Formats: sequence, structure tokens, C-alpha cells
Amino acid sequence: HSVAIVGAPFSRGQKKKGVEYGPAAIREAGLLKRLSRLGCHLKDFGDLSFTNVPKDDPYNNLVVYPRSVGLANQELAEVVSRAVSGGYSCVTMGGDHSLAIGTIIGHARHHPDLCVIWVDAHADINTPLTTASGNIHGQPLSFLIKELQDKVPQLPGFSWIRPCLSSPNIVYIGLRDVEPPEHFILKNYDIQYFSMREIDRLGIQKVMEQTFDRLIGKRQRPIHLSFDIDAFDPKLAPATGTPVVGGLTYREGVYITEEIHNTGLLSALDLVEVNPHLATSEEEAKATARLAVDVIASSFGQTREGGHIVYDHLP
Ligand code: DIR
Ligand code: MN
Ligand code: MN
Ligand code: MN
Repeated sequence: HSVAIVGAPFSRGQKKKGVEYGPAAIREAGLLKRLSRLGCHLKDFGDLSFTNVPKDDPYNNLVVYPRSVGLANQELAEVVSRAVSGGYSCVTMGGDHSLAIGTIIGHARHHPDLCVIWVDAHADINTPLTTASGNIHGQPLSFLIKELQDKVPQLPGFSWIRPCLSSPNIVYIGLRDVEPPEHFILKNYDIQYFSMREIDRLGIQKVMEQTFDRLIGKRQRPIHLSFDIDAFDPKLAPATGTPVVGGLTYREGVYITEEIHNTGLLSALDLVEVNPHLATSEEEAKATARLAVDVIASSFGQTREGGHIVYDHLP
């Protein structure tokens, strides 16, 4: 198993300082060692440094840093597509969730038939015209979904972007903070979601069964997992920009990633929105980063039951 590691210390998809330190925190929590111990062959692309865009005025007096987000994602897409073309599964550590624009487009250059599992408290599907916050990390999917493009204006810095996803090829897990225009889009474009309510009702096992039925039931395709750490309950992942009560338990989160590993189809993973500066203690920051490492490790084969090599003779 070959895994590429990309740090994307990018924060201009939202307004809070500190999410650019996510990659360093996840590295410090021991990501590379954990993946090596699982037998992954690693290629570390390091933490990218994105080109600074000065004088990046808001679009419509509202949507912040469009040129910075556009250019950083263009640079990131290049790296992800190189990694995936080289035969690696690509792990991107954020950074805020706007970077999924670049990772998914980069991934789709090599695997145009990919599907997306979006694990998040939020739907991240506002358009630049429906957004209330003006933050692009609440909008990435709007730029990627083909069926939505007549509703999405082109932002400055976004002219390179081509939508690469079809709405039936996305499934959400963990939603619990969806704005009215986003809910309208989910319903109107027939996008499948399992909110926290569906997890309560069905249990996480049935949720994963139905997720795979929808995405890979008819034919196998590469999976892009975009995992926002705020999908977890804030008690487990306090160091994040927009925590929402009532989130995933540790066991639900790990079950999701164990099942995704078991498909053998995981081809790219984003782990985003770890913001060590928003923790109220060092321990909170460390716990959130450790949780991110657990999510990534179980996506690449770490199991709770353990594992073994075949012994000739037990010592
Ligand atoms: C909100 C929050 N829906 C927005 N989104 C967040 O800004 O559009 N996404 N926090 O992760
Ligand atoms: Mn998100
Ligand atoms: Mn979120
Ligand atoms: Mn494996």
C-alpha cells in the first residue's frame, strides 16, 4: 500500500487564525510513524507553501479571499494529481475545507469516475450567492457539482475550475448544521445524506451499507473521503473552527473509516479543520490531533481487533 502525505496549511477559506497549523499538529501526533507501522509505503510531499495573493478583495463585498483560495487550490490540485497518478493514495492534511476543491479536482484528473464520501457536521454546499458567512470553506461542493453550475457564478481566481462530480456520486455522513439554501439544494438535486438523525435511527453499520450501495453498488469506483474533524462531537474534537453539539462518537467515526478501508477502494483522503489555536488547553489540541491520526490510520488498515503476520512458529 503506497500512501502520499501532503500538508496543506491553508486558512483563507474562513476567517479564524490557526487552522494553517493543522498539518504540523497532525504530524506531531505521529501520523507518519503510525502509517509506517501499518506497513504503508510512504511518500511525504511535505507541507506546501502557497503563493500569496495580495489585494484579494471580497467578491460581492461578502465572499472572502477568492483569489487566494482559487490559486492555492490550483497548486494543490497539481500535487494531488501527481500523487494519484504515481499510484499513491493521497492524504491531504488541512487546513480548512475549501481545499477539497483542489484535492477532488486533482484526484478526478486521474480518476474521473471517483465518488465522494463527505463526513462533516456541515454540508459545505452554499454557493457564492447563498452564503451567509462569506467563507468559501462552506461552499466547496458547489463548485464541483456539474448539475449546480447554472447557479454558481465564477469567482475571481476560479476560472481554471471545471466541475467534476455528479450529484448521485456524493454521500454525506454526520450532518447537523445545514442552512436553508443548502437543504434546498440537497433535496432538489437528490443528494444522499445521513444526518446525525439517520445515524441515530439506522445505526452506523446500516448507514455504511447504504452508502456503499449507492456509490459502489453497481460498479467499483475510487473513493475520495473528505473528513472534516468537526463531524465528531466537540467533546472529542474541540480544536476546530465551527464545532456543533451532538456529533459522531469515536466508535462511529472509526467504524466509518474501517469500512471504507475494507472496500479496498480508498484513493484519496482529506483530513481538515484541525485548528490547534482554538483549543482551550494544550491537552485539547493534542487530543484533536490524535483523533485525526486515528481517523487516517484506520482508513489505511488499522483495526481495533488487531492483526498479525503469519508465524511459522509462535515464539
Ligand atoms: C456555514 C458553516 N454553513 C457556512 N460551514 C462550515 O459558512 O457556509 N463548514 N463551518 O465547515
Ligand atoms: Mn467542512
Ligand atoms: Mn464542518
Ligand atoms: Mn490496505
